[in-house]
Amino acid sequence: MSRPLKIGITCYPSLGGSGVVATELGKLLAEKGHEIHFITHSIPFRLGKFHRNIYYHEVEVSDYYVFRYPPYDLSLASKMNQVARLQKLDILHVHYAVPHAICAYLAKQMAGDELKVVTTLHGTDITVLAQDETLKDIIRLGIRKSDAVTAVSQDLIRETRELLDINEPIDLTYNFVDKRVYYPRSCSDLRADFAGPGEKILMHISNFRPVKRTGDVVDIFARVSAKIPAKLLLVGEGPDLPKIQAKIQRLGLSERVHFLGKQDDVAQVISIADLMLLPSEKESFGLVALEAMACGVPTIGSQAGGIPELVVHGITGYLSPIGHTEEMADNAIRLLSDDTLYASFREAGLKRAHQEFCDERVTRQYEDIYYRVLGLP
Ligand code: GMT
Repeated sequence: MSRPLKIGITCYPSLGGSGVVATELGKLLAEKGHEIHFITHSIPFRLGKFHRNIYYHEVEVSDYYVFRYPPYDLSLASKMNQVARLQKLDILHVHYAVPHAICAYLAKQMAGDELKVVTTLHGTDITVLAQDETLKDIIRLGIRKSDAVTAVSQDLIRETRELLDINEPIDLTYNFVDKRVYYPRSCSDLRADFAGPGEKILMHISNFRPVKRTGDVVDIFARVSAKIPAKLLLVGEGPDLPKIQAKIQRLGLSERVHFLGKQDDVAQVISIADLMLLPSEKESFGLVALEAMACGVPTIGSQAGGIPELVVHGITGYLSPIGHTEEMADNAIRLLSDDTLYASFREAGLKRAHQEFCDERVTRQYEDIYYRVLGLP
């Protein structure tokens, strides 16, 4: 193994899958002896307590009176350059293409060519933003100027190539879970706060954006709860939440739905669920389905994006075409009504999550990419 590296990590530090992956990766790399410098506008929410080998550099935005819009991107690029020079960083690893890949490119222009840039594409940076003609060229530039590019599913690699006409290599780096955190926990006390004996718990966790199709979550639950005593737990917040609250009231489901808001201890929350619902319109990977799988909770969802690379239909969960909520509900009912089938899905999911998407494997992949771009053995 080559020498430990000095790695700068930039991500969106607030709630969101890309921020979670970036932060968990930083923690794991630090445990392996690398020196990690988070360069973000606030402390990444999953960072938690003090960690050896982890440093945090806050990006402060200049609010000079001539600026109509404070230039966050320029402040970030300058901070990346400062940290890279002062700390002698080997790598800047940026998560989410815009603006982070462009800022890293600018930082590299200032810091010098020895600084290598690795960009990880997470999903909506391509599937939504790269569809926007005003952003397309700049996203393409960020990708082309990176020393290595990774994406979190085969489907995202395919879509990046198609949308942006990228022929350069893109490494596949799936999302992962830390098995010390994500495992089945017994939590009958917590469960009893939400559901009575004999009631099933369905859960949805997201940022309640239109791509998540949270209206479909409610439709699936309405059909399931007409057949099986059940509760729905909604975790997270976002723009579609008021619409969903109104729909739940309209359908007379208020007594059976709990809104938990944003939650930090996702592993604990997931452990009280029987099923995870993920009927997304777009989903490059679906980290929440992996977290659920690793806690022994099968997913009922759509076939969008990279979800089929994670959830094996008929083995660890059920997947249907986007918007087919009746089929999704019928699959949920089938699984919740058959204890033997449910146990086999749970076991298969646990095995798959911990074998195929384990933290050691993916961390090692990222390290290999860093050493490759640095030309180190
Ligand atoms: O799910 C979101 O909308 C948040 C978004 C993000 O960038 O934080 O998540 C994306 O990245 C995750 C981590 O790689 C993936 O697991 C999610 O599937 C992906 N979301 C979408 O593609 C919609």
